[in-house]
Amino acid sequence: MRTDPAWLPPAAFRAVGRRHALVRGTGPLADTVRGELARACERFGGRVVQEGTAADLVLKLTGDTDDEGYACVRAHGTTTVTASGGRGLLYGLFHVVRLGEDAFRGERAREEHRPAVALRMLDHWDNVAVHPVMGQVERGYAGGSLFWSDGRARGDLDRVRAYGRLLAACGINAVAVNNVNVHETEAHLLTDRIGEVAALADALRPYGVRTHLSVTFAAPVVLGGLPTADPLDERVRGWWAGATARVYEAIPDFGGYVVKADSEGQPGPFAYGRTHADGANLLAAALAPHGGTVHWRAFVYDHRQDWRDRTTDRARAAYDHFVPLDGDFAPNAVLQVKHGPMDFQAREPVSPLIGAMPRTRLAVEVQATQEYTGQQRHVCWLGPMWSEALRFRPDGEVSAGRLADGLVAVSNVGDDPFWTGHPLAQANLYTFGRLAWDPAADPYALLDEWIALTHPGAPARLAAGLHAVLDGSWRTYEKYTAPLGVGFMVQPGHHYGPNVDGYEYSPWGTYHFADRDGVGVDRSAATGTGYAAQYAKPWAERYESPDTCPDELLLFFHHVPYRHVLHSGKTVIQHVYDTHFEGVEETEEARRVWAGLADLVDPVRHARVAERYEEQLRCAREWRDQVNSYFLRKSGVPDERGRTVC
Ligand code: GCW
Repeated sequence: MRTDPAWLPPAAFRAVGRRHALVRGTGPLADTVRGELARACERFGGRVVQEGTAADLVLKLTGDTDDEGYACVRAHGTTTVTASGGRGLLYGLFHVVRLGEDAFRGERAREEHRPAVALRMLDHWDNVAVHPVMGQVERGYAGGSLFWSDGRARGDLDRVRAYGRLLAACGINAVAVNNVNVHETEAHLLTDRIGEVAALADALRPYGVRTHLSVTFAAPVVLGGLPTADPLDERVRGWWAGATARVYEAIPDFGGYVVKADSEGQPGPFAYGRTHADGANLLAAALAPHGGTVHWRAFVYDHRQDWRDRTTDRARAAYDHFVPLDGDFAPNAVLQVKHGPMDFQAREPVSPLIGAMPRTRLAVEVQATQEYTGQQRHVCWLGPMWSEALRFRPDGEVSAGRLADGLVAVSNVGDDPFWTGHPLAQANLYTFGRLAWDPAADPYALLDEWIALTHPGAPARLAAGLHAVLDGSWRTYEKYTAPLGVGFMVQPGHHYGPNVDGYEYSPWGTYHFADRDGVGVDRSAATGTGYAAQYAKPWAERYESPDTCPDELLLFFHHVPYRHVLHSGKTVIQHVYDTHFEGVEETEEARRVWAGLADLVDPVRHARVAERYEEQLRCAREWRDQVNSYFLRKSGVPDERGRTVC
């Protein structure tokens, strides 16, 4: 089957491919750059020239450093990119590709570009084996795994290479190739099956993408035959040191481990009365001699909670578990924190853990795979959501704050010919990479980049149409699903489609507490769970009272009567009705806009999106009607505009 070129169609290289280009420097990444230019020139009539020949484009690799930055300047008819490291050179090439003809016009003042975040990573929740319920990719909506097929690493790695290339073009430099829920088969990737991981690493390396592996904390027991996985036991430490040394023999530039421990049934240090710092430092010590990093996930909470117990608040869990450990983690341990305190809902506050551990390295994890945002059947471009989260400053809106050391997204890619199932979900992957490079970037400008690269030479009508269907799609999704920061009104298990009380009496800690008088979770310090007090000052105060809490998070922080008046001037119940009607109307409008772009988009791509809009609309109506009916029945308050609810 044909593979979609995503944001690197051959025509995106037209401007570069028409030039005389010179690459100065040696090494594998310089060779990758040379190969890219040779292919482009062959197609568009340019030439890769040798030293001493005049060139329009010069890419200079001046060293062998880890610096990922590059400088770009145009003077006297030559555009020059200079980098001291191979990745920088590669990123410089893709910068010129993005600029297109502009890179070769007039003069350009020297600009330096350097990523703000060192670790820009995708975590794949891919299994080697196909799970009877989850399928092969946990929360995957783009077919099977890109890496694993028929119970082993793919033999044909062309698509993995093409993936590495797409990732380099948006600045991503690391990939974890298996699920953080490490099942029996996948546990062996660390030891007897490391050769398969090495093959994947070989395919990704030419594009500067480093390979990481999710491992089970119980590995010394399940793989090593030891009676314990206690992080302070010498045999356990020795086992990890040995296993890790063998990993580096197979993959000398291996990135490190990703660990989900004591979380949703995965093993961890608690079983031995040890802390998460003890656990993380065990793996950090094994990785340190080789320059590797352990990504230790902070997604630790009680998933067997009693719904009757109003004192336990899942939102508090990560902070309560980890803040007391600040300063205890090894320098090569990175705490990987979900951007919100719950679990990738369409609207959550930013996790209070971010900013609360100044002596710990931190990576922020977002979900490109759309588990709770339409599962790649709905259009939901998450750029604005991620940008809001990344711009959040724990100590207030103005101070610079401390940026994370890493940004990680759960990948939305599978073996689907369009990579992401929904062709427009490619925009999420691209935007993530570019935001990880520069979290302060304007997401709408990044969307412009994605549009221009994906559809080179697109007429303005196509660009305008794509903006029209993508720009507001996250807010539209929020409107027809869960209101004002309430989450989890989804079908349990697979999480697609509405079920308002689906999780209300479950052990998962995900409740909305709707009754006949009101709805929402009281997380204030004064009368609720105290979660609001986990924030530093301006935010703790703002969230504490319904008077100052932002509307969009009101029900996350407070339980209020249905007739409570929002800052918008509407009552909560009227907001619920209005947004749910609007969400469906906006989806109808987006479907109409997309239909009008048929003459400008490749027919297969157009049809795939059009078909998904039918499903999105069906599902949005279902959400609207279930949520509105539910709250009409609970509250007895009719829609003031007299629309039919049900
Ligand atoms: O959101 C939940 C998902 C699980 C996932 C978990 C996690 C990989 O429903 O499928 O497990 O988060 O982030 O570990």
